[in-house]
Amino acid sequence: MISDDLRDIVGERHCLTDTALRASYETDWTRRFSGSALAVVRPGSAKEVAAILRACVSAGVGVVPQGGNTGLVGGSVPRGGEVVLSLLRLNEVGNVDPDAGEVTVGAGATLASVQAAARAAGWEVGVDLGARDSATIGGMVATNAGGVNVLRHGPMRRQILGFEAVMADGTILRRLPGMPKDNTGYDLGALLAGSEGTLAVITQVRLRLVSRLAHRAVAVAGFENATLAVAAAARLRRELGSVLALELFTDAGMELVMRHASVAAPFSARRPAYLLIEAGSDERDPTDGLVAALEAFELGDAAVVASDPGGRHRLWQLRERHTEAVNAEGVPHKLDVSVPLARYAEMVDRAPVVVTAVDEGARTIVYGHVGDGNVHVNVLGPSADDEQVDDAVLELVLELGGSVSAEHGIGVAKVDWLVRDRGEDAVDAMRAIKAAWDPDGILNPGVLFRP
Ligand code: FAD
Ligand code: 2HG
Ligand code: ZN
Repeated sequence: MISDDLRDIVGERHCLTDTALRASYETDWTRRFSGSALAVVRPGSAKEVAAILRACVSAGVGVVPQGGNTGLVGGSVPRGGEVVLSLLRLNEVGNVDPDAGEVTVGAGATLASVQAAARAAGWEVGVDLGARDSATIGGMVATNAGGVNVLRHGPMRRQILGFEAVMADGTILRRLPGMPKDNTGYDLGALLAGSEGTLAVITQVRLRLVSRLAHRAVAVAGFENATLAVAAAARLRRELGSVLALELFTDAGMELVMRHASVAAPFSARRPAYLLIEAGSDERDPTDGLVAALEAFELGDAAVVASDPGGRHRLWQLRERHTEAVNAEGVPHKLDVSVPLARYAEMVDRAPVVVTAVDEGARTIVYGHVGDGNVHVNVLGPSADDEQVDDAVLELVLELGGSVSAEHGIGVAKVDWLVRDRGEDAVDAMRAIKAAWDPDGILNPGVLFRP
């Protein structure tokens, strides 16, 4: 019996077969995706991961790797009958190399725990996102997570200097510590970034760190429409060298955040569209530069700037707590997409229109990382398995020359759209890699490709 084999590998305590104990691993963060697992296993080492994968190949059972289960495309939970392989016990954070600005961490370490270690050593992690307390480094590499600082530091793929990962047949690949310059053949770490658990199970990652900035300032500014907000973002990106993050949200989203997250409006004037701008510098306080840059837009009392940590945090809450506020209203359909900056405002304006054209009662909340063309379209109303609104939004994205996944991945949510976006030839090339690394197709079946 496979469950006996799994118990022998990880021990009774770390092989969960009881329904109640499995439950939190079986439903995703949005509650849109769920399935029952044959068992949840919690290995304590890469060797145990290898033994689990060998046992699953022999039994012909699928494996769903899982980190913090904060993924938003249904890739981290079982479809039905797979083994969930939770990496949460591999959470060791190594010593930060203070000179090189590098650290090796277990795949199950949360982003927040790595940020704490990096900061204590005078460094910072290049990627930051709202789920930092639960999202793991392994999950972030597997999804090539983006977040709020892509503008400055790039996504997760750019932070990888080395890795350890277990292939489906139990082979352990290890390239640690990794070097900033390393042209020894194919970049397998980069290939694992965005592979969504379909090629190998990541067990350790060597991360490059970035400079910790001494001074930061955050502003929220209101605009009469999305076009003006996007034009302002483009100008700030061009003219304000200290800009770290450029985020967009609308009044409908802010209303939800104020209601569900007990966050106050930034100023009394309400506007249809808002920008959050964060600037940072090592040499001098960027506040004056940010204030001067905002003055050019003549926003009157619809702008506020904070330099102190408390004030900056309060302003960030307005943007960061959108996900939680939307979830409090219902089970959302999440369409995380990219469009060229020139079409960003059009995407923001047209997304609600194409949604209501197929579902009159649906509500659309739009926000995103405007600095890198990433729009998060959230739709409330349609039932979880009704994909009409998803299709309408993704059709619009392709019309505007965009990408159907900006930073959350394909998961199970957008499998058919991967082919529409990338074309048969590119997806066949991806399938060839999958077949070489995982010939029995046990790693995250149903994610990226139809089995
Ligand atoms: P999981 O959800 O557990 O898994 C995600 C995928 O990775 C699955 O396919 C899983 O099989 C695979 N996987 C997990 N661990 C491993 C491993 N060790 N080896 C191989 N495969 C693995 N995402 C962004 O990009 N930017 C954001 O700004 C952002 N903000 C968010 C805010 C909130 C409030 C929430 C809930 C989510 C947000 N996300 C964001 C989405 C999510 O946090 C990221 O996708 C994150 O990278 C997932 O990490 P995780 O550890 O939770 O992975
Ligand atoms: C964010 O940018 C996350 O806040 C989540 O990527 C996006 O809630 C979403 O749709
Ligand atoms: Zn995002």
